[in-house]
Amino acid sequence: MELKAEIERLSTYLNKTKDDAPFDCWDLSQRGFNRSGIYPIYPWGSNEKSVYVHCNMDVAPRGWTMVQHRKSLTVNFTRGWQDYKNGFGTNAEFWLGNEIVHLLTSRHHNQLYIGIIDTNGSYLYQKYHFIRIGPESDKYRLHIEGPTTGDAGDFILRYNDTKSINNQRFTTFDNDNDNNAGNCATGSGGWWYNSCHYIALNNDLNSPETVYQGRVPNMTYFRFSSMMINRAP
Ligand SMILES: [Ca+2]
Repeated sequence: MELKAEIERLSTYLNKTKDDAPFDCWDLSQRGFNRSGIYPIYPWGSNEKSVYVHCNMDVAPRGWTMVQHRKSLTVNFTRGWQDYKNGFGTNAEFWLGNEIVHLLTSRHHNQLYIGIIDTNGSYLYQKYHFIRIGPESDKYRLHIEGPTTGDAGDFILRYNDTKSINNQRFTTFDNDNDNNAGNCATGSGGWWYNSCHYIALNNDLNSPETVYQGRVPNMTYFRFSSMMINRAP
């Protein structure tokens, strides 16, 4: 019921300020919405359609728009290009969608937060100062810049080799844009594979492939993961 009240409050607010609709969760945090939950945002512009997203207002600084979340590990992440473009999942586990993340990261500077609960049950995170996702015409190419901080360990910027995902295009099992002779997404989730990866949070967790290379070396399984972006400086 709390959530319903929050949405009603937001709807009332939006009707009053239609020309200044919230672009992302950071916008909402700046307007006093400090509770984590589901909110409508307008990444296509104030007079365009809205999309409901999960806002994380708990991790400082408030205003994180959630891009990825895996928790119950029951949603199938082995999906094709259109699903990754438009988003899929449930409230508990989802991929926001490459098109929306492209829009959100193109208009403003965004930082990236990755959170995982490792195989031992420890919560770890890694933050990157800058993330941008290119347009579909460039296959939603990933661009990340430092500095990076956190205790999960950095394997996105540490190396610039055939497993580095930075500056790679997005690949799904039905749209191969990676540098491998085969397709790194075969039997697994879509990702910015190179040939292939140190980190792949959409990976099939039943496979022996690494999902996160960091403080826990070659981790093939996690209990929880999230990816969030925030416009905060
Ligand atoms: Ca390939």
